Order: sequence, then C-alpha cells, then structure tokens
Amino acid sequence: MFTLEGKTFVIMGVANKRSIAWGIAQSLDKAGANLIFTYAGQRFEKPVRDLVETLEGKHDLLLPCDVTNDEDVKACFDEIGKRVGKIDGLAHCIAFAKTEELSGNFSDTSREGFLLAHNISSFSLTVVAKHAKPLMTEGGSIVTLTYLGGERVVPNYNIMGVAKASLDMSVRYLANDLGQHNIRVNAISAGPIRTLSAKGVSDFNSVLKEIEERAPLRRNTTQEEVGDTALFLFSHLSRGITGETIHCDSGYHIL
Ligand code: 0WD
Repeated sequence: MFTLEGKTFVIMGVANKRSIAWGIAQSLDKAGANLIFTYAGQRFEKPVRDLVETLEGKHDLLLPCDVTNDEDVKACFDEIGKRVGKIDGLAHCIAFAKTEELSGNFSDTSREGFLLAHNISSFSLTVVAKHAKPLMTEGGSIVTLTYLGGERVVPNYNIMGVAKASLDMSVRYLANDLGQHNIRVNAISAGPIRTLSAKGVSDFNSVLKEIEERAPLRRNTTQEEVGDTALFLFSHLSRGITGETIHCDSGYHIL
C-alpha cells in the first residue's frame, strides 16, 4: 500500500455513511491523508462531524459549502487556504436533480429542472476548480463522479444524464486548462450504488439487478471500490493520467 501521508485533500459531498464521498474519505484516511470536509448546508454539519470522528486520522476542518453560491464557494476555499495553505486535491461528489425529473418522459423536463441539475451537478465542478486552483501550489488532482447515463440513454436517468455529459466534457476542458499547473482532472464513472441520491432515480432496483446479472464481474459496485479508484487517482501512481473517465462499474460499460 502506498501512502498519502503529508498530503491534504478536500472531500465534497458526504451526506451520510452511504455516500460515495464517504467511501473515498475512508480510502484516503487509511492511506494517511489529511482530509477537509465540506457539506451542503447546516443540517449536514452534525451527521458529517459524527462520521468523521469514526475515521482513524484526526480531521477537524469541516466547512459549509453550497456550490450554487459563488460567495460560499469562494469563502470556503479562502478559509481552507488560511487554515492549511496548500492542498493536493479534491473529490467532487455532488449532484442534484428534482425527483420528478428522474422518471417519465425526458421531453417533459422543465427549464428550471434542467438548469438546476446542470448548476449543481456540472457547473459546480468548474467553480470549485477555479477556487481550489490557487491552493494547489505543488500541482494536484481533482476527481469527480459521473455515471454511464451521461454516455448513453439509461431509463429514468433523464436530465441527470444530460448534466453528466456536461460534467464529463467539463473534466476534459478543465484538464486541458489546468494541466499547465500540474493539476490533473479526472472522473470516475461509478456503477449504481444505493445512496440517498440514487433513491431519487425511479426503478433503481432493476438497475442494480441488471448489473448483478449481466456485468462482466456479475456483482454491483461498492463504495470501497470507488474509494480505492479515487485513491489511485489522487496518488503519484496516476501522475500521467488526466482528462480521463475511469469506469469502476464491474465492467458493465463494455456491454
Ligand atoms: O449510483 C450512484 N449512487 C452513483 C452516483 C453512480 C454514479 C455516480 N454517482 C455520483 C452522483 O451523481 C454524485 O455526483 O456520485 C456523486 C455522489 O452521489 P451519491 O454518493 O450517490 O449521493 P449522496 O450521498 O446523496 O451525495 C450527493 C451529495 C448531496 O447529498 P443530498 O443527498 O443532500 O442531495 O451532493 C451534495 C450533497 O451533500 N450536494 C451539494 N453539495 C453542495 N452544494 C449540493 C449543493 N447545492 N446539492 C447536493
């Protein structure tokens, strides 16, 4: 096992212990990294703090950061800069769409729902990268989470699929832009995992069943598998990789 001792990473998007962000936090914690957590709003502070206390390392910097608010994002990264100086990377594990837009006809997507999904699930990566960049003085690695529904049509994923396509392309533009500063930007396309966000997708159980029956590995993806893929992307081992989407989905995407 390699170590991330002495490295600092920002984890954005822990809502509860099922969150993929939490899987990433656990993998990085085991590798000895220092972690900073951001949460969506005040109501998440206590549950996130309670979870963070269960980790092996002592990570006591937790900050609110609503990614729909430019001032909030700036204030959050300014504070991180003041408290730790330099960071080595960040995990962007944030998405949102209205539940009513995650079923039914795609052509019924509302303008408001379209913009909301893109704002939180796609644009947020760009605004976060902008404010994290000055803190990555020795280079860095940015990792976001995407899904197959941004590459091809997946039933009920609807507007979130279109937002993920936008996110995927943002990864490439950001990778090209930030590469000159030795900042890498990559996405992990995770297989379906039962989380709070996934609950919003209509008929999610059939998606899980399909993976178990048909994916090359014949099993569903775990939080830990995604966490370890992120660990690789945050480590020196992946230093030649940027603008990439790694599928951590039991191989389902090849079908
Ligand atoms: O099957 C899955 N669960 C997959 C998820 C498969 C492939 C990809 N993903 C992606 C999601 O699309 C998302 O980008 O992984 C990422 C993390 O999602 P998750 O772990 O599945 O879900 P969850 O635990 O709900 O975390 C998403 C979090 C929010 O949680 P809630 O439940 O409150 O929506 O995104 C954060 C929040 O913590 N979030 C925000 N953070 C800052 N500002 C905001 C916001 N405005 N809105 C949502």
